[in-house]
This record gives sequence, structure tokens and C-alpha cells, in this order.
Amino acid sequence: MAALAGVVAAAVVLAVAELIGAFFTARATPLFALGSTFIDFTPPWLKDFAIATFGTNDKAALFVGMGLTIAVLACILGVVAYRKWALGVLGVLFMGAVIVACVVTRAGVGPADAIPTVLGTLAGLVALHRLMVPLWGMKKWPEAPADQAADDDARQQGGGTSRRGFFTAAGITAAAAGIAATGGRLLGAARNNVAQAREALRLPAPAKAAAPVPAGVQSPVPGVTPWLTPSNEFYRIDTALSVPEINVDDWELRVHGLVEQEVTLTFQDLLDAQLIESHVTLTCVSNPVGGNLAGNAKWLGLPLREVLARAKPKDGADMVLSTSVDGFSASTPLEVLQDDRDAMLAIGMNGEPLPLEHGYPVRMVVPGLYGFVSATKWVVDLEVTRFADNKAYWTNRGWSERGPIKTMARVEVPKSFAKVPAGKVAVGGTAWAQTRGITKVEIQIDNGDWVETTLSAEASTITWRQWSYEWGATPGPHYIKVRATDGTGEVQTDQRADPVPDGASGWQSVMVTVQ
Ligand SMILES: Nc1nc2c(c(=O)[nH]1)N[C@H]1C(S)=C(S)[C@@H](COP(=O)(O)O)O[C@H]1N2
Ligand SMILES: [Mo]
Repeated sequence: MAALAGVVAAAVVLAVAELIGAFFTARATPLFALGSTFIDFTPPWLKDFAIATFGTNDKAALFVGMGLTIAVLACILGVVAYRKWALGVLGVLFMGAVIVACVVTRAGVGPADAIPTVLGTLAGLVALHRLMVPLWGMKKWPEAPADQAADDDARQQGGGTSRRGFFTAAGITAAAAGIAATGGRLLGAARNNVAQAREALRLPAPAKAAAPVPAGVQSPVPGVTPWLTPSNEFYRIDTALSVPEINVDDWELRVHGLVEQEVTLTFQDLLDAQLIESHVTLTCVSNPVGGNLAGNAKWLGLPLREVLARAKPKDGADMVLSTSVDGFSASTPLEVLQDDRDAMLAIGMNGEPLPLEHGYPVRMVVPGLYGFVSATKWVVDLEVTRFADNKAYWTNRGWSERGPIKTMARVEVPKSFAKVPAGKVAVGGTAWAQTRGITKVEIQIDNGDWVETTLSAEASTITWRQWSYEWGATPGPHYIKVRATDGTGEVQTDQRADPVPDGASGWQSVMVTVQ
């Protein structure tokens, strides 16, 4: 029962903080601050394990893990408080202090944002005490053995009353916590109008439209990934537990560092600029061989070379450190942002404002580089600097400082471990080598010869390219391997590499059973 009291008190801490937190920064509530801090301290192998195991459900898995951990700690604290109240209070205050430390060290969060956690912790202490009183009442009875019969009576009565009192108090407190937490969520949502503002936002037409997509970019094989990824199916990878909510009127981008001229851009500046539209395939460095952390969208934005031309980088600068409102950062080679590939500050995705989780209102899109060194979402700061002087978020965590995308081919149909009928089997998939382009995709059945597949039309070298193949399948188990050749003539390496530190490599092998 003391353990239960601990769990209920923990619920009070979180619920009260959630309710009061509705009036503070969204990233400042205990669960988000704890989770975000945990993410920041996650070693590369654990991040990879999480993505490999939970995929893009990694955040849900984190919340479940946090919930269980907090529940266990709360049980322990409950028992401690029951045995020795002062020690329990110390424990609760210590936990509160840990959460406050997590809260105030988040990017874009001020000292005042500690208030929800402080008040939540105090409320939790009050609730814990309130629940301990009936428990202590029950503990007292066996210690007073005067008249045995009368005492048994009293103990049963007193114990029963206390027990009932405890469960009533625990139930009421838990229900109140539930109401407070739900109220906090609703209030928070009502106070945030960023989602509505996004709905109402109208984007200008581009000054330079996207190059027309040729017919036949889509692999004819049914079940192959759509060539253009719908925004709501686009993979999402980031460290943001709660999606940053930025008002376009508050958004500002500062370009500074090794520049002749500091530049500040507002969202209106972007709306008024000569925007371009371009299809670009983004890829995540954590994508395993054969994985699906890649997507192809039509982006609308201002070329970064124009932004940098205004700022005039000084000699010696070789990197741009882009930083998100939530503290994430990426290091991108300066020359990549100045050449003629369509690196941009994007405000539109597939004809609409960026979805909140894909970086609204402004993100970077850089063809040819993995997202962790280029695709900063919710971007608010560009510092022109040198690789020797500055390190980005993932580089500080064991990943490489540069991340050109490796050539990769993927079998999508048939799926691994599929059972297919003998005869003609349609095989198909997607390959990419952004900025170099795909010139060949070959397939190997078992240990046979490598055979060229039929390539679908190429839209550009910065988008992925699909392929198809008609296989005369004979009964039995078979392995299908695939490899691509890029525009420089280089064949995709068979050398297996893990995603850490600069991207997975190797040939995908798919096992199918032909019946
Ligand atoms: N602010 C912010 N931007 C970020 C990240 C992040 O964690 N935070 N992750 C990067 C990584 S690793 C990738 S692969 C891309 C993914 O972009 P998407 O979620 O729109 O697909 O965003 C990049 N931009
Ligand atoms: Mo990524």
C-alpha cells in the first residue's frame, strides 16, 4: 500500500506539472524534459538499437520505458516514506531537483519554466503525506497490546477504517491527477494555435518551378514504394519528444559567424523571396541496409547559396552549423551549400507548408547528405564556421562530422520471407545515390550471375530511382541480392558497415520461398 501511495503521489507530481505547464513552454513539462535529456545522453549504439527495434515508434517506446522506471522509483520512495518520512521527503525533493535540472537545461527554456515542476513536486509531497497518515494509523495498532481482546477489536476496526480511508484517498487522488493531466493537455492544445495557423498559411508560387517529372518514374511492379512520398507517410527521425511549435511571426533566422555581413531573415522575407521548387530524396544515416528511412518529396524554399551570398562567408570558413530551436545542430560543408545543387531553406513540402513534425515553419533540405548533417528542422540559426572549431549534435555523440549519402539499392517486392508461386515473379524496388544518380541496378539470384534490371525513368540525380525485373522462379528457397551503380561508375560496395558512424553499407539479401 505504501508503494501504491508512492505511485499515486508520482502521478500527482506529473499531473500538476502538466496542468500548470500548459501556461509555460511545451518542452518544459517533466516527462518531456526527462525524455529529451535521456535522448541527448543516448549513446549511438543505443539509438541504433532503438531505431532497429522500434523504428519510428522509438518515442512511444521511450515514454513506456520512462513510465515504468518512474513507477518503480515511486514504489521504492513510497515504501521509504512509510518507514522514514524525512528520508522519503528527501527522496522526493531530490527527484524534483533532477527534473528541474533537466527542464532548465533544455534549449529555448528559461528558469521560470521550472515552476510547473516545483509546484508539481510540492503537490506530490502533500498527496504522499495525505496517503501515509492512514497507513501509519494501521501500523500503530499492533504496538499497544494492553487488553488483548479489546485491542483485537480496536485493531480490526481501526485497521479497517484506515484501510478504507487509504483506498478512498488514493482513488480520489488518482482520479484528480487524471483530470488535472487531461485538463493540462486540453488547455495546452487550446492555447497553441500553431497548427491552425499552419492550416491557414498560403504559400507563394515558386519563381522557379520544379523540373517536370518524366513519365515512368514509378516502378511498374505493384507494391513498390510510391516514387513521391506523401507527407504523412514520410519517415520522421528527430530528437524532439514534443514537436516544437513556432509561430511564423516569431520565427527568425540569424546568419552569423565568419561572415562579412550578418543577415537576419524573417518568415515574410522568405515569402517575398524568389523561391525554387525541387524534388529531393532525403535519407537517414540510421537507415539499415534494406531499410525505409528515406523519402522523396517536392520542396519549396529559398536556395541557401543566395542566403550565403548575402552574408559573404570569410576565407577560412568551411562549415555551416545549423541549429534548431530545440538545440539540435548539424554541420554541413560550406561548399555544398554554395554549389548549384538545390540546397534550400524549405518552407513547403509537397505543395503545403511543412508539417509540424517535418520542421514547420522552416527547415534545411540539402541534396546528397544524410539528414543528421544537413536537414535541420525548425532551424533558427546558421553559423558560418570551421569544422576545426565546432561540432554538431551527433558528432559529439560518436557519429561522423560529414555524411555524404552512400549508394544503396533496395528490394521491396517480394518482401523478405515471402512465399511466391513458381513462374514469372515481378521483382522491384528503389535505389539512390543522391547527386551522383543511379545508372544501373543489378540483381543476383542465389549465386548466379549478376543481371541488369530495368530502370524506371530518372527524374534527377538528387532523387531516388526505381527498378523492376521479371524473374523466372523455380520452386525452393532462393536468395535475391541487389546492388546499384552510381553516375560515377562506382558499384555499390558489398562491404558490410553498421549505420554508426557514417551510414550502413553492403548488399541487401532477401530470402523468398518459391512454391
Ligand atoms: N531539429 C532537428 N532537425 C533534424 C533532426 C533532429 O533530431 N532535430 N534529425 C535529422 C535527421 S537525423 C534526419 S534523417 C532528418 C529527418 O527529417 P524528417 O523527419 O523530415 O524525415 O531530419 C534531420 N533534422
Ligand atoms: Mo537521420
